[in-house]
Amino acid sequence: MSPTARPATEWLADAVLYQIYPQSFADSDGDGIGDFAGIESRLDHLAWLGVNTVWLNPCFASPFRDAGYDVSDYFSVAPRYGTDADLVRLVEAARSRGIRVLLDLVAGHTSDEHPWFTASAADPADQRYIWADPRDPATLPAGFVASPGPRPGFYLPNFFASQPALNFGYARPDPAEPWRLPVDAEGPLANRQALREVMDHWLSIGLSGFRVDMAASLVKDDPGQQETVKLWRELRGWLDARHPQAALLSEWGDPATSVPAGFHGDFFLQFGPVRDGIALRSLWNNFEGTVNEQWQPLSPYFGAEGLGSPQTFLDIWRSVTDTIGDTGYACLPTANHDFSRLACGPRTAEQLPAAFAFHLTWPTVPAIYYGDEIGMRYVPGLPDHEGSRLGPRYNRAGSRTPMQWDDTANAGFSTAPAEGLYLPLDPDPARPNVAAQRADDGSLLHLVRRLIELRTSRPELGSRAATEVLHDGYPLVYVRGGNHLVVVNPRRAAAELDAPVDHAAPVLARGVEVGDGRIRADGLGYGIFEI
Ligand code: TEU
Repeated sequence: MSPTARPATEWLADAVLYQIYPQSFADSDGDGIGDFAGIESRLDHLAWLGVNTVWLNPCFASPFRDAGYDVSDYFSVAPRYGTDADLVRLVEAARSRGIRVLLDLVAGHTSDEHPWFTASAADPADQRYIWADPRDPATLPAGFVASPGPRPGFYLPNFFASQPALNFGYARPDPAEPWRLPVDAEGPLANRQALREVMDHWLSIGLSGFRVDMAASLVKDDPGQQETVKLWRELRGWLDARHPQAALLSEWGDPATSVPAGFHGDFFLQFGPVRDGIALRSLWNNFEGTVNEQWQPLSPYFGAEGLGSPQTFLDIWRSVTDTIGDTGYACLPTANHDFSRLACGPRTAEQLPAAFAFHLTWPTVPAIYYGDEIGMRYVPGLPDHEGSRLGPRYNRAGSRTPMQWDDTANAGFSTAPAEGLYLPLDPDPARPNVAAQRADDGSLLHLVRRLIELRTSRPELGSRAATEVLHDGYPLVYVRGGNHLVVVNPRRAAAELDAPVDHAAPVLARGVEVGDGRIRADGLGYGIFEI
């Protein structure tokens, strides 16, 4: 480690994450699919916006049956994004602007076209995947899929059938079910070693860490994830010794388990072990866009009707914070490639300022999903593309459409013919774009930039400072770092209550006043005040 490199637990305190879906961000070569050079050409814009950590969805070699979450070679990038050298150039160009780059580590499964899997499907002794060949296949647990190779029997997938689970063993081996190997069997140990090699490779050439896909899925039949936790703790020990500046952020949905397991941070998600992702959904999910039929309908706090409550989120966030203290971070995404954007269904652009005022002044590490900063909307009704559709209403494509840069052809995303784009653009003639919002000082984009600037320049608004909630309805009122009062009123109706302070000087406010012993908040208003 160079003496100036900060350990991940330190630099994450200041992190403002920005998630880039590489196929949809910027296309430099006119093939209709975004690429590394396209991202590089937009780094000045990201630096202007003020984000300091970019997470790229998987960009490894892949047959793209699940948009790249089906990796066929962890050591090379997919040619559609450029070359390995292009990625290194992007990372260096980002670093020179103070931006770290994280990759997406798909730890639990590969593509069925990965040579590890094709070899395993040809060799009955290979243990890198989970194979079963019982006399009576009807006795197999659900989910196993028939072998595509000369090897007889069935393999266990992790997500789609084209994504065979890597074998990290079973927490409860059982000789009667011989595919349930212990976690220290030869195949599971080889896979652990492979994770180190993959991480080592990319960290050694300048990447700053990983978002780890389905991090809780590794060891099978693992009550409380105890063996999966041990596995990650071991990897974190290795990482701390070899790459202490590198961050591991999990897709787990339960920071209270994943941070003690060795992750530096974890995302609140639309799913997860804590009441099925209710913390995040109680903020944003209005049952438009990507809807899992299993979810119980609820009114989100950020809904103009004002029928929600922040209490569900606050309760879970408090219990997470009590557990992890300052050993790691909970990350709060505006959206991601699996669930609806903020602008979705009845949540229109005018409602987003209050949402961002909360998102960027709350102590969770903020993660902005590309395009949310200009209010790009979830585009309904798109056809399935590269595995985007998971259920009748669970279509992820609507959150994956091309970034809207300007008002030229294809919104400046690509010079390809419109029908050749990775996914169609939002057809709305009034769709927002970056150029127009940069030219408009009153735009959402400028507000997001100001909020990021405040957060990164004032530690009181950051991830480490104290948070005291004073009112947990409409409006939500809290004090950060003892000296910043934040008021957000995400409903359309105004709200008023007694002010906890005599004097509050606005730092950034619209539609909220504090004075004469009262807080007065217009509908959809927000305000940050020094007290
Ligand atoms: O997602 C894991 C996952 O289970 C969910 O996000 C999923 O999209 C849905 O909520 C199920 O109801 C990760 C990636 O984020 C996703 O894009 C991949 O498709 C998946 O893993 C497989 O790699």
